[in-house]
Amino acid sequence: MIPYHLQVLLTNVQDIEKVTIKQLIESDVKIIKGIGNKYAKVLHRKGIKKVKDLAESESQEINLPEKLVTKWIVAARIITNSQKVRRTGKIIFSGLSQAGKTSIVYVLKSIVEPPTVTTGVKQDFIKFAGHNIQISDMGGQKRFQEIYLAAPDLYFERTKLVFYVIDIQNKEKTDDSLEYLQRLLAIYRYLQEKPFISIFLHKFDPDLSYDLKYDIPPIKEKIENIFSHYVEFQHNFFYTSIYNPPSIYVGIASTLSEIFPVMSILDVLLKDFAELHGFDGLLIMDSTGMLIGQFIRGEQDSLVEETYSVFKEAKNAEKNPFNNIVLRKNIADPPGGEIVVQQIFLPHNDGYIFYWRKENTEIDLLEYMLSEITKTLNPWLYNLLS
Ligand SMILES: Nc1nc2c(ncn2[C@@H]2O[C@H](COP(=O)(O)OP(=O)(O)OP(=O)(O)O)[C@@H](O)[C@H]2O)c(=O)[nH]1
Ligand SMILES: [Mg+2]
Repeated sequence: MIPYHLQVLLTNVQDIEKVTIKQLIESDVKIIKGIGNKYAKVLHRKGIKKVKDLAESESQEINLPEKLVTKWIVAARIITNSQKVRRTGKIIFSGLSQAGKTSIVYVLKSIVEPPTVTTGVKQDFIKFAGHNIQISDMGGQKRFQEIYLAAPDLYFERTKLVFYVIDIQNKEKTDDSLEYLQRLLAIYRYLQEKPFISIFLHKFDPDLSYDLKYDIPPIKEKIENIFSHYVEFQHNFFYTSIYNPPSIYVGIASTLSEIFPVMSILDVLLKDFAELHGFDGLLIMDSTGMLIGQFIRGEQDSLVEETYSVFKEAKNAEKNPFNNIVLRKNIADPPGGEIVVQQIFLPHNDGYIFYWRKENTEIDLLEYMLSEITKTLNPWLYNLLS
């Protein structure tokens, strides 16, 4: 029996009760909703005959409107992936001792007690978009570094992503930290692995002194210099502090979205919906405050921060039983705008959609639009996140 959340991606398949997922994967592409006979012919000519062929295609290969093709490919991937166990490579937190790695993991898990020194590698889970994602928190004391570097295959093989945490307040240790980073990159090169490296310039506290801020650009420059010798590694930077939890959520969520393409697909879908319904921004968070998808028109970084403060209010607000709107709020930055928050149900927990408009909207119209959007968006969210 095909589960309902897959059925909504399909045209009316005959005898759906008797079909297995295995058979779907081997079926003609035209079982996917929206393809139909006409487009199926175009795909067939490209050698894309079965659902499994489509799952392996890229939208650029196909000479049809990209928005359409992306949705079909996602649907095909959802169907084929539903048979597989999700196996990603390792996600590692690395950096010197006392850099703040375990503290970051604690923020993500809402653990309030202070961490103790991590001895060796601690396996843990963080929640992202409803998934439990396994991470390895690698204790950074010198004696452990030596153990890891002596058995690189054991510790570093199949790494997908490294969060490298640098304490920007401890200037004496900066050079040590950059050296350790370089040793890691050398090991990955040796192992012929290319993990994505996300650098957390950490302890960037809200009350950070001017002097310390002044010292950050040179650190960044040194890191860029290291990467110029290791050009095969993609990397990004975030300024993070446990005293500003959104800074941590944003760093983790943006990086994971780059790693798991499904998440970028969600961003593309949000963009479509926002444009279709005239919103200037659409963001989705799960109930823990993890940002799982976003589209924001133009350069509006302040909006993500603003959304987090609205998020806290939304969690405490009572919802309207008819359309699950929990909050409407004028926002200060950018001025004149409004955020509407609607509660939604994600596969593994609840979440919220934040609709942002530069101008206020009439309430009736808004309620109509929101119910239209959630109706269409729901199956996609369900599939992408389950
Ligand atoms: N000011 C400030 N202190 C922080 C921040 N994050 C962590 N700390 C402090 O830094 C110290 C070390 O934090 P840990 O998370 O244990 O460091 P670690 O990187 O896990 O260290 P090892 O387990 O030895 O590798 C603790 O005293 C934390 O309270 C931050 O953002 N700002
Ligand atoms: Mg630790």
